[in-house]
Amino acid sequence: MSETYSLNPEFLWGGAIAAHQAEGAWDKDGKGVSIADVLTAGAHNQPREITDGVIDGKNYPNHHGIYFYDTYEKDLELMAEMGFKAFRTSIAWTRIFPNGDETEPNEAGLVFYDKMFDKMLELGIEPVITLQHFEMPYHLVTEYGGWTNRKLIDFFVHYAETVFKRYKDKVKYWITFNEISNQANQAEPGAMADFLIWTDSGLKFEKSATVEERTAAMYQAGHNELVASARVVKLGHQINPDFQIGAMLNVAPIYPATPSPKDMMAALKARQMRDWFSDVHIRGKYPTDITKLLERKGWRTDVTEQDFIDLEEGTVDYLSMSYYNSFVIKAKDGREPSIDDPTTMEARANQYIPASDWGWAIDPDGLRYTLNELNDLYPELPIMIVENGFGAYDDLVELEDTKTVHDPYRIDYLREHIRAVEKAIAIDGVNVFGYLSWGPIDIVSAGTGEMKKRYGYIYVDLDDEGNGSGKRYRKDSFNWYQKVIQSHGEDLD
Ligand code: BGP
Repeated sequence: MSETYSLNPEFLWGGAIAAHQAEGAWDKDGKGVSIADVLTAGAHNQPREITDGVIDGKNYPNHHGIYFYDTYEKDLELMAEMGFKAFRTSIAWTRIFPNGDETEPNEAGLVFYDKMFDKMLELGIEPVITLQHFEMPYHLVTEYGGWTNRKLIDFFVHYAETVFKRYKDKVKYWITFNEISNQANQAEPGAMADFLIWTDSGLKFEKSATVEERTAAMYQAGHNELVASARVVKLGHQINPDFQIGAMLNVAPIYPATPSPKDMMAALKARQMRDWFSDVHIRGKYPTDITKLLERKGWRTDVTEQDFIDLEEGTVDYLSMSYYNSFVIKAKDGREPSIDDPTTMEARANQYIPASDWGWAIDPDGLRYTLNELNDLYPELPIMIVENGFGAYDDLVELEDTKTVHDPYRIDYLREHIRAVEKAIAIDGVNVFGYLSWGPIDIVSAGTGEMKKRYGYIYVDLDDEGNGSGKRYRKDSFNWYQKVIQSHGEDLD
């Protein structure tokens, strides 16, 4: 048994999902249409389509998810059986404000999350709640044009204030925007870039839009989101000084393709192009390279002086992060890497590490590397890992009186990533206070809309078309993770 470490008993072991990928009930009890509700099913090499509204006859897997809206009590009991200390999900903004610009909230939506949080607390599970997880109101896109419109700052703050006040005695850990920096790289227009800026900011471009136009829009939308986040942090602390309100970024090492100076520069510039979001969230001001870029380009001009005061006063209490894989970057055609022109850089495969069936690099060392890098960038900042998991094809097999999945591949992935976290804590002194694995129960994939890309310790008998019994079955990894939690991370075998 190679090295493992026993983490402190307060360490928050658990799992994470998102409303739009699990709840279903997409139009129930007053809920409005979200930007996730107009995403059709895709597949590994077939992008999801962003439709204009909901179109009859198309397959929208988020409309049913795994029926968590109705099954959450039983599902949370399964999480408690594994020994979860914390459970992350999101509030679907459109359950509270169906269109996003209303003054009065939808009481039925508030009641639903009251009951869900009560159930978590009854089970001794700490809620970790995301305010916007790729599911903003579709009306804010059609009526206001998405997050490039400053009006969304007030709508978001009103939404946050409503749920902060309603759940101030039930929820301590909050997250403002899920993976806010996904949209940073608009250099390669295409389905992936379209998906990332749609889910982050509700922006959709004409095919004719240039990289410059897309990037300029991204900086304005990102600014508005960061201002909204900062105002929400300040407001949250007034409502309940015990609130811990975090940023959330998908973080990963960006390795240079070679030790050539240009490739090194490319890796640095690619990271800076992503990390201005965390810099503003955590330090309360823009890094100088981005400030100079925005001046050179004349971008992000719709700002106020108060914005920069808010950013400085509304820095986050912790950094939450998702980690799945690492990346390799190369200076394209030997050109000078520049954030003015991200097409001077290109991603490459990593010949030194394996990849999943969906092509995601498998790099547990990269998680320890990234935690060290974050600790260097933002010393002592508490970090919670709120997504880490392995999407894979699972085979459901019959047992005498039930069914299960033998998933050693998932256990191997999680074991090595948890070991990396333990080393970062025990050897490197990084202040990681929680590990929530992604998709502890099979849910709809964000990127592809598939059910077959399964992450769970719990199998859900539904296929990509939503057919199946919906029954839940414990996989081998269920008992494995239960043991990891019981041993405070010491027993990873
Ligand atoms: C992250 C999202 C999650 C989740 C995860 C796995 O980007 O925050 O919502 O979906 O990716 O990705 P996928 O579901 O595409 O496999």
